[in-house]
Amino acid sequence: MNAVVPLRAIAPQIDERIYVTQPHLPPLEEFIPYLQQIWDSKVLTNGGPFHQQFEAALCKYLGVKHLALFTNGTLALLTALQTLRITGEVITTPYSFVATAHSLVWNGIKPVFVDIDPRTLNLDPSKIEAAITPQTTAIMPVHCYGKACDVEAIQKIADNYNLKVIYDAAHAFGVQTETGSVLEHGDLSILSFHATKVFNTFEGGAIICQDERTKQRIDHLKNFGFVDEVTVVACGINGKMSEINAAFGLLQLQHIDDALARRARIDAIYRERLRDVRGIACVAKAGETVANHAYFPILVGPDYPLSRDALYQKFRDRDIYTRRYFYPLVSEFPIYRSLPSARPDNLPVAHAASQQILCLPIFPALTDDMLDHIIGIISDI
Ligand code: T4K
Repeated sequence: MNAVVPLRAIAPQIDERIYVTQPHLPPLEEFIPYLQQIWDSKVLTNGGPFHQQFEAALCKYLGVKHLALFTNGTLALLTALQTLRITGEVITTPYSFVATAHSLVWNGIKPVFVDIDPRTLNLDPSKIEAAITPQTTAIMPVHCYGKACDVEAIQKIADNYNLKVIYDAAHAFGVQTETGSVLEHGDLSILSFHATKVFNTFEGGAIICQDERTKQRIDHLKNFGFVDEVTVVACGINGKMSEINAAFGLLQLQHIDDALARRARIDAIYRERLRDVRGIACVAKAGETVANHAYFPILVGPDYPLSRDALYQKFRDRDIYTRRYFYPLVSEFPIYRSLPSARPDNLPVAHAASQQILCLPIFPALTDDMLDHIIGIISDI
């Protein structure tokens, strides 16, 4: 039998470094009974009992009516576009992870980048109308960092122009607005349960939809288009979450409130102690009434003695791995930069933000000592 190589032998540095995030994991022994059940049943995937229980439990926890689990958030995005048969052009933000725009290109759709709001860093509704053409079929905004988009303004534009709205809500697990879950807005929303997210199932994702018929279509699409043993109704994909991930998700749900409370505390400490640091601005709350504190983004302005990149490097020199989410902008990557909407003069706010942004470590296991150390590095200049 091959012995497991000790972690220290592969990555001796792993204990000393502080990363931008660290997954929240339940005690290992709590997961064993779930594994035992999978071993006993031999049901490993294809919509087994844990998959079904986890979908129901998530709907209840998130306060949404219909949810379909996926292997990851990217497949959920790809399938959301297929579900609504989106074609032509889709308006989206350049200030996101590449998966947002990639999902459009994978579907043969042209992304049209629109600038962001300087306060929330989300798609700026006041700039959307000017980007609509006869080919526009949908808007794909992102609740960036879990900060809610201006969902009312976006819906108004969509209604006026008969467009669909698919929210990339990869960061927005558990986020609420005045009307309830932010995931209930638009036609569809997608979530990511990746290891780096507030709520993780190692890898995972979901589509949230508004009615049973759409849920059925999504379920077919994520299972190759199969309706039954002999009927295939669409060119679907394999997007099914496995029983291990679903069982893990069920267990994670028992611990998520504690994890969110710890994030909220860290967020409050950062805000309080960085408030008076000249040149540092914490990104403001947007439309959310319940936040998830998925990230802690700051803007390093010209009044701060160091550039953003110098501060990033100062952290790295001390084994602290902050991240510049989202630099470069999606529109700056070679595959996108020749699009007319990717021109920097079309996206001045997004460019300015991506030059100043720095995401500080935030995760439930971040200790007060670590926080002191991080804040000290920013304020001792
Ligand atoms: N839409 C949006 C808006 C998204 O942000 C994302 C994903 C998606 C769609 C697509 O959803 P998924 O298909 O991924 O479900 C990370 C994630 O890989 C990605 O999921 C995420 N967004 C993006 C914002 O961040 P990287 O390349 O920055 O990850 P990585 O591996 O550098 O991880 C960051 C830090 O987290 C590491 O330095 C250490 C820590 N970490 C990471 C992993 C993977 C751990 O402690 N354990 C781990 O297992 O992209």
